[in-house]
Amino acid sequence: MKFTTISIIIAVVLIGGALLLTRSNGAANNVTIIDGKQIVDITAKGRYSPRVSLAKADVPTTLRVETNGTFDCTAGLTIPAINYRANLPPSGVTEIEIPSQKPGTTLQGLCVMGMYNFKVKFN
Ligand SMILES: [Cu+2]
Repeated sequence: MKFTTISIIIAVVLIGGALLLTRSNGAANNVTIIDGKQIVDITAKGRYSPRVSLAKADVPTTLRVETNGTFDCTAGLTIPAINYRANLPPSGVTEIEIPSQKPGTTLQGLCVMGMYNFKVKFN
């Protein structure tokens, strides 16, 4: 009985700590590299998520923007630095090719009105 209680307490502390850590460093697990190509996944619905993505510099990158019943203005996406502007479909995945970026570059994506945004930081 005592051992069970202690085990539960330890489990709660570990899980809580892990959750706090993932929250505090702010880095979402949405960047993958497959065959030397980097993929950054963003969802657009009511807002862009995650707000900040940490990506590798000097790697050709595909931004995959997923919409799922998105009828708000986040579907009107612009990425000024690469002259990108498009109306995303209400549901689907839109792939946007981004040339490799220099370390320290931050790309910003915005809704057409500039209310919502996301950033991809390259390092
Ligand atoms: Cu907007």
